[in-house]
Amino acid sequence: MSNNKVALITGITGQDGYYLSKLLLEKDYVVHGTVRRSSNINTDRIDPLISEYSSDGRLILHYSDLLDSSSLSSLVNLIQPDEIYNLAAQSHVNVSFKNPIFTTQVGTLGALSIMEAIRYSDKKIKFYQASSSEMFGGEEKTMLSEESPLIPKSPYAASKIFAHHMAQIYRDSYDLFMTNGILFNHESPKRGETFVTRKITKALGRIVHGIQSKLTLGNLEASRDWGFAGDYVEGMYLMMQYDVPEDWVLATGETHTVKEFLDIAFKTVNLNWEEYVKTSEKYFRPNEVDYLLGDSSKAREVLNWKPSVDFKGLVKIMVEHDINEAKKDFTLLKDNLISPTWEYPKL
Ligand code: NAP
Ligand code: F7E
Repeated sequence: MSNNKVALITGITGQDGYYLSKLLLEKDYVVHGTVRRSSNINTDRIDPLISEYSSDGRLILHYSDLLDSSSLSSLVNLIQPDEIYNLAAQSHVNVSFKNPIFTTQVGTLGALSIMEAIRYSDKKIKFYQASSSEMFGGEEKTMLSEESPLIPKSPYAASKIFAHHMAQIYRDSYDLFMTNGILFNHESPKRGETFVTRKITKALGRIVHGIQSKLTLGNLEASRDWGFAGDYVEGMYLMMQYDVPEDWVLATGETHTVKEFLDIAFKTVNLNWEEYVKTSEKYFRPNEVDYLLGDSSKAREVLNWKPSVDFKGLVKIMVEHDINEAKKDFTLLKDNLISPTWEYPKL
């Protein structure tokens, strides 16, 4: 029998799913991941990991959906993992206003279904819940820590608060290892293309190659504490190795507006963002979180965690990646395989 630790990751096809599975595989874990059925295969981010690790049984994918509690409990029984990382969510805040019921069902009952499966398991399984800085609501310009009040401003935030509290309740009531990672925004070249950072860098790459001329955004004054996703999954892993389950904030301790992100990104290629960017009501939210700034002293002191990429470094990594990616789109365009679109993405 192998001595490798076994992890189950829900949401393995997402940004954090990619970075976390890579990290755990490099640490010799056997990694199981849940994938939703979709009409197109949706494993692009983790395809390189599938090529490298699936043939020797180190990376195993299972069809599951957080709304299908029976699939979750049977998976937990079958796999008997040492650790479960619950990363699955409808994670787009603006979409959560448009699809509030789905977002809430996944964020609340989905997370609870896993906690229940763990409660009835004979094995002591550690659980990580992907809590979010959105839970704080960003009412005041203060640094937010594990003790700050939770004031949700979206269906997404409210659903995350439910799961956060249930993890605390299961921890205290049943002596289970339920850890909450309260992560501030973290980005990367694997970030979904409708989140603001990636939307900007993806468009910029296309602007540089002449295949896009405009970018339409929403509130440019919003301020976020943006870090690099690779650093944040390291923090998730450290929380799960700590002796006891607790709540942990991960953040850089710096906040920047969307305008500042635009400014730095466009300056890296000597362009002025104001010549390309317009705003539309479409991308404003019914209720905005204006300002988020995190205090991660606890994780820094106790877990020895610290981010390795600063704000400018993050922007640079994403811009360089997306300029290279747009080069491929440009080649396809030249060969008439795709038609020119003036703006991307459409959503
Ligand atoms: P992401 O890229 O949007 O990935 C979300 C994952 O959840 C995807 O694999 C998605 O599958 C899956 N999923 C969605 N609905 C599902 C369902 N009903 N059943 C099963 N899987 C489902 O998000 P991320 O940026 O990696 O974030 C990971 C987690 O951390 C999320 O819970 C997010 O809310 C939370 N979080 C993120 C941040 C951040 O800044 N990135 C900060 C704090 C907390 P498909 O690929 O099929 O869509
Ligand atoms: O928006 C503003 C928008 O969608 C950031 C998720 O991972 O982090 C993420 O949530 C800010 C907001 O991220 C556009 O109004 C302007 O103020 O990139 P975002 P988010 O809402 O902060 C938290 C921590 C999570 O947990 C979530 O899962 O940028 N903004 N113009 C725009 N945002 C988007 N998406 N698109 C725009 O055009």
